Amino acid sequence: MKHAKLSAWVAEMAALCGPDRVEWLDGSEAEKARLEARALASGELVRLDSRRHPGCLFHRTAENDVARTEHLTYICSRRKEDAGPTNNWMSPEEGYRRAGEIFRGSMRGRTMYVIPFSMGPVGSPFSKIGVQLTDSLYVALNMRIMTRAGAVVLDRLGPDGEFTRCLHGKADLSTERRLILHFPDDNAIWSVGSGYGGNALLGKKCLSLRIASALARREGWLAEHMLILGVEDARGRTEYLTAAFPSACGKTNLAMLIPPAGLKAKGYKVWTVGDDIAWLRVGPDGRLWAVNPEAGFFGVAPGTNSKSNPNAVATLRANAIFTNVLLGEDKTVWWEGGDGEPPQPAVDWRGRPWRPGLKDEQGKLLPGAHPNSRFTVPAGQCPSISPRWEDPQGVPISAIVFGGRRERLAPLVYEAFDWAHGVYTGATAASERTAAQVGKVGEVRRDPMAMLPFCGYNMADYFAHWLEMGRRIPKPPKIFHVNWFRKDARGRFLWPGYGDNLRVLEWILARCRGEAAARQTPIGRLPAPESLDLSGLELGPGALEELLAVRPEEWREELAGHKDFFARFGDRLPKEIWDQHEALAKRVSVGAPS
Ligand code: OXD
Ligand code: MN
Repeated sequence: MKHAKLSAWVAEMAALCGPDRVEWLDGSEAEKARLEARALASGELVRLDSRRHPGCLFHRTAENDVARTEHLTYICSRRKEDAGPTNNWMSPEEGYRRAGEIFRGSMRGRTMYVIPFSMGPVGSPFSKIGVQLTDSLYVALNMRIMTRAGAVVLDRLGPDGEFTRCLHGKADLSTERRLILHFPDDNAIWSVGSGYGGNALLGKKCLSLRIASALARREGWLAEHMLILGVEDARGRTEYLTAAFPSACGKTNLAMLIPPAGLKAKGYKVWTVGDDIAWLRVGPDGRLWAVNPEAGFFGVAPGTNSKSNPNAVATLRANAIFTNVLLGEDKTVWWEGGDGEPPQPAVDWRGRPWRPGLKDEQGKLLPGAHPNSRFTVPAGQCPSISPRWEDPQGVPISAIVFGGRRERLAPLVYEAFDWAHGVYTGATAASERTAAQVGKVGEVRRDPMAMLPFCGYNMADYFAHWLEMGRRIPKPPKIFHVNWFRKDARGRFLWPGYGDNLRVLEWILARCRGEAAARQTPIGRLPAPESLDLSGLELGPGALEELLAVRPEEWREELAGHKDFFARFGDRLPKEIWDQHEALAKRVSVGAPS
């Protein structure tokens, strides 16, 4: 079926970029084999050992292109104030001009692939269609994993359907000529100069979060940086929740959780619906329903092993693309915190010979895999994938969970008093910097709803939209905050995390059913003693008390941090957020519950 606007746009972009050929992808297996063969021949991809890693491929990005480049990521709304104080802004005219200069002629000698893709099951009322143009085979093959891509999507689009225009080009991969631009008013994305997933797989962060968040505000739904999981009990009842955590806080691990030994008797089963993004809409029953718009996982490899995440390890057995991990001469891969011993001889993520213990000139240990090395893999391969993960109507959400990494202050779990208080709780979520990040260790970085790098418009308006959604959902989910990372005075984690986090989810879901007991505190409702099932878990002496401690003096300091953050939004911040702030300050100062 011919879509005149789509054909005209592809022709216009091809004229700008000047590829030798334009190839439309159909999503077939034959096409996959053809693209892979081409990428293997050019050296862009390496085929891994077919016994150890059947169907798997390896790729190495440029050394300067291994992570999202937030400082080169812009929201190109017409008015600067619509991007807000937490986003970089460029006018649409300047964006098209500057990126256009880099794109011009940049695909000479290359093929431009045209990839029609659906975020969300094809035809679901939640779903959005995009078309990505790219000169990267690696990107084309990854888009086939991370989205539903090909002819079915074109059929769905019909002769005049709406789609996000996504233009991607590698250009020369230099940071001086790299821009990741979002045009929310035009439903368009232009990304040039990077081949890294978060910058280049435009269906993910660019469309499903930055552009989708702006669409969602206009259309009355939510596009969020959240995992989605289901917890099934022994009676076969499954309840679903979403959770938003900043990066490096274990979203993929939580989404694929395996119940701990002590809770085994209760017969729980955890089902994975998504590990990174949730699109949420009000359903006909008045509840909030969620869909995972992605079709694959783009996960961090280091730290993934049979103990931390056995489901991820099983998912990765076949058909994965590994990026910037250690590559053995025997065509096996490995990463720090992975299973087994590294292969030898091997080359590191930069392509240099590597052996365990290798140090740089300053005596610093050199990792074999880049700390942000990744895997891309079809979600359907995950042993815990939910039977409903592709349900076009989504799954009903009982609870929304926000969280961060806090050594002190935030207790293991608390429940917000109501929706507006829950929005405040999400809006003030934060994480402390670890030694692995640039900046002062322990410094608190606010990351509202884990969306700071992903909100496509002014975050003050985003908070207003969340508050408005509360008025639109007749039966809203309850909102909670969790913190798996609290430490004791000697710097040791108080909570084991991983599978044991199910104990907290169990309390959360019981609260949603009005079953578990809670105690009121100034910051929210915490588990009453005995209401968390800790059977089979040995916590250190006093650990539970410390995990659930709420210290007004610490919260007073925290409130000052909230105030500084919100002040950045000036008059645009909804009054309800300040009202929540004052109410919390008052409760904390008198040490009283709500
Ligand atoms: C991220 C990711 O950076 O999911 O948040 O890749
Ligand atoms: Mn993410």
